[in-house]
Amino acid sequence: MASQKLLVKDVIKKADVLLEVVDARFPDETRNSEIEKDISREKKPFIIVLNKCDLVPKEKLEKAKSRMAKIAPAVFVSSKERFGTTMLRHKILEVADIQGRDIQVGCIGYPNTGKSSVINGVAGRGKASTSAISGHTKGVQIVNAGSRIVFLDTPGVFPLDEHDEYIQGLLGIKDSTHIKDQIGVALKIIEKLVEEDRELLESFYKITFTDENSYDLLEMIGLQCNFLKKKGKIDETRAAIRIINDWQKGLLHREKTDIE
Ligand SMILES: Nc1nc2c(ncn2[C@@H]2O[C@H](COP(=O)(O)OP(=O)(O)OP(=O)(O)O)[C@@H](O)[C@H]2O)c(=O)[nH]1
Ligand SMILES: [Mg+2]
Repeated sequence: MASQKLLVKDVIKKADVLLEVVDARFPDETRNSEIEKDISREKKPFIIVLNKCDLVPKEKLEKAKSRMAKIAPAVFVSSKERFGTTMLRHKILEVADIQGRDIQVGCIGYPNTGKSSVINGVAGRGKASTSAISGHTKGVQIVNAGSRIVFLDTPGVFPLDEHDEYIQGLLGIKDSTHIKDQIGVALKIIEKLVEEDRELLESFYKITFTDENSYDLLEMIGLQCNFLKKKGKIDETRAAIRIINDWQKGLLHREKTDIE
């Protein structure tokens, strides 16, 4: 990771414009503050790309976009459904302000947010190599996208201070068997759902709640799933593992809503 960070720093220095690719399902969690600091130190323009927007309800996207727009121009994209890629191309040309030569566009962000897929979306399918397994892109890949745009694809990196299990659990970078604090991660997932989609949490686990805290909800879910230890005590760890697995399998996300 250390050498990959140097590589990303180098791309920030070389590039004329940077794309910070975040996962539209968790835009705040997948913004990389360290990278953003480096970009502003180098005084480079950047665009926040909210990718995977096919997986997010439209209202949530709009809210996230207006939050992000306070930091930098924000574009939402689904590289899977080829949505937003033309808009992104225009935005790159607009912010770059480079005449008479190619525009070098660095593509950076957390692992697995879809950096390589975004490049393919703009450049035409299959130019940058992608994978469902995070950590796929190793070195810098150069992809010519035509109309003066040349992408520099980079490996995904975490900021030092956000290298925690919650993010890794949320993004599916670590599965439940590799997470040490399973209860802690499950509580964060519960908190996120209570904030964003409590109806889904209630209907999925067949519970109803008012103002119980996340730990109470974990217990309610354990009880509902009949995860009991001796003397009828609830097995919170088992409940936590179930929640992490359900989340990572995508069962705790609503089907996408239409994007015009
Ligand atoms: N649903 C959906 N999935 C996407 C989208 N973009 C990328 N993916 C998926 O996300 C996974 C990661 O995509 P990549 O483009 O390899 O991600 P990356 O950020 O380059 O990953 P690393 O190089 O490993 O850091 C793949 O399984 C893609 O198919 C999108 O817009 N929607
Ligand atoms: Mg990649």
